[in-house]
Amino acid sequence: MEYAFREIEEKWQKRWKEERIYQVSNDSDKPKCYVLDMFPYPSGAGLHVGHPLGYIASDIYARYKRLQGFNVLHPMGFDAFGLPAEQYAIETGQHPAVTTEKNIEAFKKQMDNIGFCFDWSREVRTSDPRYYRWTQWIFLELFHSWYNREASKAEPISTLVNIFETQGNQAHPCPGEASLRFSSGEWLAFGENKRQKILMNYRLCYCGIGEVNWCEALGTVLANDEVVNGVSERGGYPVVKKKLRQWYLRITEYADRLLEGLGTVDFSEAMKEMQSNWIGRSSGADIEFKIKKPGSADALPLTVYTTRPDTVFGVDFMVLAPEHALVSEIKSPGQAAAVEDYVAYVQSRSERERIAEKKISGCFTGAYAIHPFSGKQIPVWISEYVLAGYGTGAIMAVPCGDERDHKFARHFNIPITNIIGDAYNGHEANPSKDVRLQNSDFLNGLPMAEAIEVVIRKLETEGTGLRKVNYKMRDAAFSRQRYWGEPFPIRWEEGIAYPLNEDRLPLELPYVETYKPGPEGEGPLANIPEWTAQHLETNTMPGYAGSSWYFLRYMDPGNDQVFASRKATDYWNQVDMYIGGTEHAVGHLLYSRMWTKVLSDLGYIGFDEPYKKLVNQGMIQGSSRFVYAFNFKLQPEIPVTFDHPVFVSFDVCRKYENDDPGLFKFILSRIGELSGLDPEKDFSTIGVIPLHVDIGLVSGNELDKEAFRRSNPKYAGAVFVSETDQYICGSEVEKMSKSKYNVVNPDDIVSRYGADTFRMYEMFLGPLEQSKPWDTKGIEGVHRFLKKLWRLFFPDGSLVVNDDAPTEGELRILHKTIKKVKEDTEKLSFNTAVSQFMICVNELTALKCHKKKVLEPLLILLTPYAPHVTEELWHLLKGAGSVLNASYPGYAEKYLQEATFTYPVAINGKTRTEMTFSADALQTDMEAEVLADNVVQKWIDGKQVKKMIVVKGRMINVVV
Ligand code: ANZ
Repeated sequence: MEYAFREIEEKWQKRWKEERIYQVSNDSDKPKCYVLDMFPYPSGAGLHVGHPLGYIASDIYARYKRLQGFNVLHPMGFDAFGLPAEQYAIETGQHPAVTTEKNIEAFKKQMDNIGFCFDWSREVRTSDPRYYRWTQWIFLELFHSWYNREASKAEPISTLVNIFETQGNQAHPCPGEASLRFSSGEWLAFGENKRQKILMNYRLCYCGIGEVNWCEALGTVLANDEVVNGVSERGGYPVVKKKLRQWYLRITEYADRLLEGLGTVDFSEAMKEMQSNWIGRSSGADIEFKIKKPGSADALPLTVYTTRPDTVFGVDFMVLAPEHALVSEIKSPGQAAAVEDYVAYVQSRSERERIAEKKISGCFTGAYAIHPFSGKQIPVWISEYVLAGYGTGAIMAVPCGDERDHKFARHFNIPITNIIGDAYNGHEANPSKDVRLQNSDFLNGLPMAEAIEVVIRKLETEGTGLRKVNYKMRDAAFSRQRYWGEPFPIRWEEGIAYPLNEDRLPLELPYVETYKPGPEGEGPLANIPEWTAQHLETNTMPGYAGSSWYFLRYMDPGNDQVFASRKATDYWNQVDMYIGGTEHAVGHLLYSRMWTKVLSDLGYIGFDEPYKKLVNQGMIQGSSRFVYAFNFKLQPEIPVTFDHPVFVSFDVCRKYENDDPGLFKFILSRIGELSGLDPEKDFSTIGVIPLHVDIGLVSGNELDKEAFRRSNPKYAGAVFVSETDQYICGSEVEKMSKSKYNVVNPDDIVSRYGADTFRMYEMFLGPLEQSKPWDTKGIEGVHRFLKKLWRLFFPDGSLVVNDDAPTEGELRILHKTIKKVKEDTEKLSFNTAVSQFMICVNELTALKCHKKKVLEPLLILLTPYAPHVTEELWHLLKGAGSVLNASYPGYAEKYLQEATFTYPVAINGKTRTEMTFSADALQTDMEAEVLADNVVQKWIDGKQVKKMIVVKGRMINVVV
C-alpha cells in the first residue's frame, strides 16, 4: 500500500466531521485548556499560505493538550462586520450580508482542507444578530456604568445617581469635564436634560462631539487609513476635519489597571512595551503661572504640565498650543495679526504632521507670564509642537533641558538660562536627571531627581501646583458613519440619548438597497425613513466592538438568555493560549482587555484579564518574481514598426548592473537583429522597468515564456532578451499580496502534497514568532519524511508491524524523541520538534524497526502535527478508536542517559590500556583523545603513528 495522502485525508476529514470528534463539552472532569486564534476577517481574497501559520500552531497545541488529557476548547469564528465588505458592496451592488456569507463559506472550506480541530458547533459570526444582540447588550452595560475611582472599578450608574442625590459630585470629579462641581441640592434642582448631560460625562460608553475625516466630494466620513496625505485614498479628493457626534469608550479610566494587568499575563516583552507605550503613563506636576492680561490689571491662570518640575528655574519662555483657549485673550494688540495668521496656518496641519515634522515654527503672543517662585516675567509663545490634546495644552519651556525647547530658543533668539552648569554645553539640551542644580534658588545643590519631589511639595503647600499623572492614551472612538456594523440600541429624544429596553435586542441592522452616506456626514442608516422616524441612532459600532468579547461567546455560543452563562465562563475562564498577529497589539488587545475588566467589575465574569498567554506568530512573506520590461520609443520618423514588448532577463540586467549604456547597447543589438532596426539611431527614449510577474508562471527563477505570452494578450508577441535560452526572473522577499502576484494558495499546496505535509512544512520553516519567506521548494523534504514514516509500516507494500520487543537502541531513539517533542511542543518550538521527528524516523529506518511498541507511541507524538496519516496508521494497527483520543506517552529517564563503552586500547595489536567514550562520540574526537592519553603516548614513544583503527563498540588499535 502506498502513502495515498489524498484519499486518507479526505476519508478522515469526512469521518471526523460525521463523528463530531472535535465537539467539546462544558461538562467534564478533565482539566480545561482554552486555545484561541484571533479570528479572521473573511475577505474576498481567501486565505494565502501566510494566514494558517498561527492556526496550525494553535491546532498542534490544542491537539497536544487533548492527548495530554485536557478538555480543550479550540473554536473558530469570523470577524464579519467591517469596511471592506461595505466598500465591495458600494462597488458591486452586492449586499455585504451576501458577500460575507460567501466569503465565510470559502474560508471554512480552506480551513477544513488543512484539517484543523475546530469545534465548528461553537462558531460565532459578529454580524449574526444572535451574536450582536449581546454586543449591543454589553454596550448598554457600558452605557449604564461609570468608573468609581475610589473603588477603582466600574459600577452601575444608579450608584452614582445615589451619590449625587446625597453628596453632589465633590468626591467624584467628572472625567468628561473636570471643572464641573455641584452639590446634592444643585443636583436635585437640575432638570432632566442637565442631569442626563452630566451623567453622559461619566458613562463608560458616551456620546460627545469629535473630529472626523470629512470628504465633501465623496459626501462621507473616512477612516484614518482611507486618507492618504490629506486626500481620500479613493479618488484623491480633499479631506478636512469635521466635528460630528461620536460615541467613545472611556478606556482612559482603565489606564492604570491596563498597565497593572500586564504584570499578570504572559505576553512578550515587546508586546507589553507596545501596550504600555500606547497607554503612555507619565507623572509630574501641573504648575500654575499667572499671565498678565494686556492692558488690564487682571491676571489669568495658565496651568502647564511638566514631568520635570525640578527645572522650574530654567524656564525661559512658555508655549501654548495654538488652539489653547487663552490665546485669543492674551494676545497683545501689536501681535494679534501675527497670532491669527499663525493659528490659521496650524489649522491646516494634521496632528501627525505636527508631531513628525521637525520644523520649528511659532509666534510670540505679546503676553508675559509670572514665575510662581521667582516672580520673573516670561514671554508667552504659541507653537505647533505643543499639542492641544495632551496635558494642559501648554508648557514651560526649559531650553537647557529639553531639545525641542532648545531648538526653539535658538531659532527665535530667546536667551537661555543655564541651571546645570558644565552639564550644559551650549549647543544642545541635556535631559539628564543625574545632575546637581545651580542657579535654582532653594533647589541649588540638589540632584535633579530629588528636586522633583521638593518642588512638588512646595507647589502643593503654596497652592500653585499639584502632583499629576498623565496618559497619552485617549478615549477610544466607538462609532462610524457606516452601514455594515452593529446598530446602537439608542434612541434620541430632544438631544438626549436613551437606551432601548433589553427586550428590543437585537436591534437588527435594516436591509438597505444603497450604501450612500446620509446627509451631513451621517451614516447610511440616516437614509431609512423607518429608522429615523423612531429617532434611532444612525451611527454604527466600529470593527472592534464584536471582537472585544468574542472569546466569551465561544464558551456558551447558543445561550439566548445571557452572553455566556456564569457556569460556562467560570469553567473555561481565561484563554490559556492566544495566538495571533502583532498588528492587533494596541487596538483589539486593549479594547478586549478593557471589556473584560468591565464585565468582571460588574460581576458577570470571574476574571479580569482575558488572555493568560499570548503568542504572536511572524509573517510568512511572499517571494516575488520580476521580469524587466524594456521601455522604448522609436524615433517618430522611422517607417518600420516594432510593436513587441521586450523583456530583459535578470542575468543580463545583473551583468550590466552599473552600466546602463552597456545594458541598452546589448538589448538594442539583440532586438536590432530581430527587427532590422538600427540600435544607434532608431530609438528615442529607453529604460528598464521591473514588473511583478505571477509566480505561477515561474519555476524557481526561470520564466515559462510560453505561459507568460499566453497570460495576457498584451504579451502575446513578447520578445525575450537573455544570455542563454532561459529567461531568468529577478526575485525579492515582500509581503504576500495579490497585487504583488506572489500569493500561494494553501489549497494548491494541500492538493499537491497533502494537508499533513503542508502543516509540518509551515512549522518547519522556522521559529513561530519569526517572519520568513515562503519557499515551495523545501516542501519536498517534509513530504519525503512522511513517505519514509509510511514505509516504517509498509516497507514493501504490505503492513509488517510486529509485536517484537524493542532493543535498547530503539527505545533510546523513541524516548529521546518523546522528551524532545513534548518539551518543544509545550514551548511552541515546532520547527525543532519537526527536525526531531525526521531524525527519529531516519534512525528507525536505519535499524529497520517495524515494532509496534516503538511505532505506536511515535504515532501519538506525531498526531498533533500530522493528524491524518497518524489516524490512518493507528487504525491499521488497532482496528478501532481514534489516535486523537490516545494518551500522550511518557519517557523513561534511563533511556536518556548517554550510553558509554569502555574500549580496550592496543598499540600495534597489544592491549595497553582502557578508555571510555560515549556511544555517539565522533571518531575524530576519539582519535584525538586516544593520542593525547599519557599511557598511549608512553607506548608510542615518539614513533610515527601510521593509522588508528576504531571499531565502534569493540576496540581501538593504534598502528605505529
Ligand atoms: C518642562 C520640561 C523640562 C519638560 C525638561 C521636559 C524636559 P511626557 O508626558 O513624558 O510626554 N509637554 C507637556 N505637555 C505637552 C504638550 N501638550 N505638547 C507637547 N509637549 C508637552 O512629557 C511631558 C513633557 O513634555 C513635559 O515636561 C513638557 O515639557 C512637554 F527638561 O516641561 B516638560
